[in-house]
Amino acid sequence: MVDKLSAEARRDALAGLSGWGQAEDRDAIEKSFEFKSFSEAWGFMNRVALAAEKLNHHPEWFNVYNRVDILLSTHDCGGLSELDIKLAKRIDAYAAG
Ligand code: H2B
Repeated sequence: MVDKLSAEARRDALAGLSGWGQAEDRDAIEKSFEFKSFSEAWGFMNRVALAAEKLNHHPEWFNVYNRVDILLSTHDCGGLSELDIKLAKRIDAYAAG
């Protein structure tokens, strides 16, 4: 079982991420990605899906055409954990190509 990040660890982790914001109504972080086409968005989602399976940690997401909105939270602890930070970093790396 994974622990919820402390307020301090959470602040530090968020400072190390770019473009991720606190979700409005949940203990979660979110970011929106835009690609040139649906095909590029889908390729990105494929890579994220494989990383999520490897980490056994999965995003909540929404796709329309070239846009992918992602929300990360750890259901097992009801908030943000280091797994969300780890996945967010991989997601950013994939989006950067
Ligand atoms: N993903 C996310 N985002 N949060 C979790 O708590 C979580 C998960 N738990 N993926 C995993 C799967 C758990 O349900 C399984 C049983 O290991």
